[in-house]
Amino acid sequence: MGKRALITGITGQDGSYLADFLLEQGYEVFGLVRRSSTLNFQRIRHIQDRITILSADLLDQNSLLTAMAEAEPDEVYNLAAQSFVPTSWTQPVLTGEATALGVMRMLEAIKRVTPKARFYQASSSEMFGKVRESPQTERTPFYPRSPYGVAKVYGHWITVNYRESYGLFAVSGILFNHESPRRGLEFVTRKVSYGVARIKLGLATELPLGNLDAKRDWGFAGDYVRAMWQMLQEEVPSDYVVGTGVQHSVRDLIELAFEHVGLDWREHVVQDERLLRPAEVDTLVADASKARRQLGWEPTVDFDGLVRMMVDADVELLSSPRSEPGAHDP
Ligand code: NAP
Ligand code: F7E
Repeated sequence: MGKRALITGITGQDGSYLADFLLEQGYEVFGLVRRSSTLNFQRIRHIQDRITILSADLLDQNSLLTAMAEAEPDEVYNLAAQSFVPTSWTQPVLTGEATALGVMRMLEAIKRVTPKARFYQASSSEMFGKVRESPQTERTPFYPRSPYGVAKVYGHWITVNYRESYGLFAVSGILFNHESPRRGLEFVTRKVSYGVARIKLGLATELPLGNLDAKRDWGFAGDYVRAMWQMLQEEVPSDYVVGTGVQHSVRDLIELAFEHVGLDWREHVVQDERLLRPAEVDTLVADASKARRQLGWEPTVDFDGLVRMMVDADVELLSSPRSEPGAHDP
C-alpha cells in the first residue's frame, strides 16, 4: 500500500510542487486548507481530484488534531506559515501565532495522534539574518532580523526539542530562497518577472523596487521539495541546509530579467523608499555540503535558467486571454 502524506500550506508555492512530487511517487496526499472567503486553489487546480482536502488552521489546535486523525499520515510536511517578511512587521502577532506557535501545535497533534509519523518543518535561511559567517551551514548561529525570522527560529528549535524530548522523527530543512512561476507576486523574483512581462507587453512602463543591493542564494522550488522528501527517507532524523551555493544581488536579477526580453532595466526600474525594510538581511549564501553528501541532493536549475523560466512563464501567462496570476505551470 502507498504511503500517506499530509501537507500544510498545500495551496502555496512549495505545497503545490510537493503535492505533484508525492503523487508521482505514489503517495496518497492530504492537504490542509484554511477557510477563506474565496477559494485559493490556483496552484493545485490541476491535481484537485487526486488529493484530499482537509479544513484546518494552524491557529486552531482542535482542527489540527482532527486533521491528523482523519489523514493518519506516515509523513507530515509543515509548509504553512505567514511567509512574507514585510508583513511580519505589520502583523507580528499573527506571524508569531502561525509561523512560530503553529509549529508547536502541529507537533502536539502528531505527538498525541500519530507519534510514528515523520515530520518536516520548513525552516528558513532568514534565521541567519545578520550573518555570523559565510557561507551558512547547519552550525552557523542564528541572528534573525524580522519578526518572521524570529518566529522561524522558534519553529526550528521546537522541532529539535520535540525530537529530543519525545523521540519524534522530526527534522528541519533550512531552505534558502527558492522560486518558480508559482511564486507569490509579492516576492522579489516574481515581482520582477511579472513586472518585466507587463512592460514587454505594453501593460506598464515602470517597476518600483526597494533595496537593489540585497544578495540572495536563489534556487528553483521544484528542486527544493525533493530535498524535503529526501530528509524524511533517512534512517536518522537530522537538520539540513539546502541552497545552490551561488549568490546574486537584486540588481543582477533585474539586469538579467530585462535583458532576456531585450529591454534596459535603467529605463524602467524606479526606487521606492517605502519598499525598504526596517532591518534588512543583506547577504545570504548556503553551504549545502551536508545535503549533497548525505542526501545526494543537487539543484538542477541555475540562476540564469530560473530567471528565464519565470520571465517566459509570465510573458506567456499575460499573453493568454484569460490569464490568472499564480495559475501558471510548471
Ligand atoms: P507561500 O506560498 O506563502 O504558502 C504559504 C502557505 O501557508 C499557503 O498555503 C497558506 O494558505 C498557508 N497558511 C498561511 N497561514 C496559515 C494558517 N494560519 N493555517 C493554515 N495554513 C496557512 O509559502 P512558500 O514559499 O510555499 O513556503 C513554504 C514554507 O517554507 C513556508 O513556511 C515558508 O515560510 C518556508 N520557506 C520558504 C522559502 C522560500 O524561499 N519559498 C524559504 C525558506 C522557508 P493560503 O493559501 O490560504 O494563504
Ligand atoms: O526579498 C529585496 C528585499 O521578499 C528578497 C521568503 O520566501 O525567502 C523569502 O524571503 C530581497 C530582500 O524574499 C523588493 O529587501 C528589493 O532583501 O523576495 P523577498 P525574502 O525576504 O528573502 C526566505 C528564505 C523565506 O523564508 C521567506 O518566507 O529582495 N527587495 N525590492 C524586494 N523584495 C520584495 N519582496 N519586493 C521588492 O520590491
